[in-house]
Amino acid sequence: MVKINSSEITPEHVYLSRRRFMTGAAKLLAGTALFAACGRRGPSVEAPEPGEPGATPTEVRTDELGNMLTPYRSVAGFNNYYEFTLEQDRVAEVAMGFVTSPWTVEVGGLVDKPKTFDLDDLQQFDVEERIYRMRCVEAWSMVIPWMGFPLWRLLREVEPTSQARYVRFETVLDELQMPGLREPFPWPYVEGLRLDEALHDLTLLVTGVYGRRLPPQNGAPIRLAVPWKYGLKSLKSIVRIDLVADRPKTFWETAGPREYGFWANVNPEVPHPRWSQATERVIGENRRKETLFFNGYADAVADLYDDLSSEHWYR
Ligand SMILES: Nc1nc2c(c(=O)[nH]1)N[C@H]1C(S)=C(S)[C@@H](COP(=O)(O)O)O[C@H]1N2
Ligand SMILES: [Mo]
Repeated sequence: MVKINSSEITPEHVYLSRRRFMTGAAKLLAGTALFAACGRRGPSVEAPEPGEPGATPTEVRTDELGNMLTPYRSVAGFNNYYEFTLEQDRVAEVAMGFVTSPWTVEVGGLVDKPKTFDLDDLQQFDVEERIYRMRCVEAWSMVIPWMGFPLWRLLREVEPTSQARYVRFETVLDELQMPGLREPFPWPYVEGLRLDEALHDLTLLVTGVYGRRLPPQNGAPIRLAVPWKYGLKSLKSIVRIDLVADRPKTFWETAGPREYGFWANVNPEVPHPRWSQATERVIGENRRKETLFFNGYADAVADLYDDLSSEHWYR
């Protein structure tokens, strides 16, 4: 169980913009669920999960496919964040107290207006809630109510040049605070997207979860969420974003080239070299479910990949 302290209480602007933007994803929810999300309880109070004292059926929230949200205690209690530790149930404990202020995100490379955003600058981007499925390449999954804004809004500010074809992202390297950096991995954690993937409206920069500020173990203060790709693409605690001409070499391509590729689109038909990707363990529930093509976002993203017949676009 993760203890929430007062510093993690949602700042007012997040709460306000959350209310203002309870349109998109929230519109898909039943009216009762919408009431539960916006009404009575402020977002600074941890909502009881289904089955817990205080929970009633009106508080059950789902994604647009009817999957129940993963309980907050699992979202914030079972993590992959190798910079802290490889033990998934200990990341929260090791990352506790991670200082993420001051923080800057440097955005540059092939852009006309490079800019370094501090936490205040990032508040110009209105935050909305997006309920996304997250499918880890290790065949487990969650359904998470992120708070954030589409990456294209930030990229528009820096004006990518016509040479920009990919976006390269980098996680912070903080040896003092991150004991996992002593492990022999190709740090820093680097990820990449093709420019059209990065500009897709589903690609989210995340600053909160369950209506609160993002806890360290989930990638505070700002991380990516690319819901149709395996979770490893959604890097945490971002400090650099560069527009580049060539496909960047990612952390996992370097660490395990025989097992991981650049695209990492969720595909139940293509097994990982060591396990099947046909089904996934539902974290917080005692069952598995079938993995969906593009993690259930095929309608929105499949046409991005028409011309990739020669690529292993699923890896
Ligand atoms: N910097 C960094 N980002 C990372 C990781 C990591 O180890 N380091 N793990 C990735 C993997 S494999 C997954 S599945 C998701 C997990 O996100 P969560 O812990 O918020 O659920 O984060 C991704 N982002
Ligand atoms: Mo993952």
